[in-house]
Amino acid sequence: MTQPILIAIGKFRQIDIDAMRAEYELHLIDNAARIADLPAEAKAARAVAYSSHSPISGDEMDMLPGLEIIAHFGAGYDSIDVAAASQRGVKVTNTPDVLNDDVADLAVAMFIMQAREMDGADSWVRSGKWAERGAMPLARSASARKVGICGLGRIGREIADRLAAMKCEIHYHSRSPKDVPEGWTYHADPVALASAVDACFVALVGGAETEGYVSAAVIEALGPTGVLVNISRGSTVDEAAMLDALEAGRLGGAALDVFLDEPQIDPRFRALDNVLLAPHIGSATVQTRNAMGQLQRDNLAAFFAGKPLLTPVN
Ligand code: 8YV
Repeated sequence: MTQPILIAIGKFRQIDIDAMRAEYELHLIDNAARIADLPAEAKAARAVAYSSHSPISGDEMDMLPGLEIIAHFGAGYDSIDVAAASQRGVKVTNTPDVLNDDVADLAVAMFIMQAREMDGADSWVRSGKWAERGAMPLARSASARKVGICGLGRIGREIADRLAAMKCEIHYHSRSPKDVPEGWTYHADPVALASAVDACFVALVGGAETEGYVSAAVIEALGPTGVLVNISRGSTVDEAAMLDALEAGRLGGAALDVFLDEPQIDPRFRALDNVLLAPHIGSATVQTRNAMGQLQRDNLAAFFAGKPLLTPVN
């Protein structure tokens, strides 16, 4: 039996490539611009497996006239022009939920690391400063602080639950109040949220609607002792305003897993000692990446079997 054609666009692990090759006639390309170079028989594909933070536009979709589905590897799908896909009757799927725990773990771990200065603590021991100078200067508590979650979706909720277990006072902002445990405080305005808390966790969905949502005003409201933790997308924060505030001490600190220009991050970050940086590793564990790859393929299998898609976006 001939296998269906699948175009895989972006970076995939070998385990995922092998799994796709077992089911499909696979054409693997680095980015959407390379669709133009595909042989004519590949361009007849009905399905794309996508795994890239670079954009795919309507014009690129038009190069595949038989296209019916783009199955994305990732919860965030801001790299895909979903409106253009919908206009063309192309279904988009993503891989939500399977990464919630890992992303929430990372957010809370970075918050604790930043507060307790664990990076500096490690080098205090390694460099011999402990023996030479004695105890390290005091850090700050992570437990029992006032914390805010900006975007109480599925990942935001996991972060809040972890912080609640750390006896933190939970504040949140989202489009409308959610069904939350008693005592959690809703703020209709992100500036009001930032004014009320010691640390703010950004768990917004990426995309045009949330670009710069954590504005200069939100950052100023967090203030010189406030900390910003971002595990969502670099685009959700006004990065220039954040850098200005961090450099001037108007924002106390930041713990960041995401940036505007990844992996070519703004060099100003490297000179700051009040930031903790990570290379977009929220979902980067063997367990979660395996589950994401499986869900991506399960969506493709459902499509080819004519069954309902597991996690449709449009
Ligand atoms: C990336 C992510 O997909 O799921 C998301 O939205 O940001 C990550 O899990 C991952 O970097 C793979 O490209």
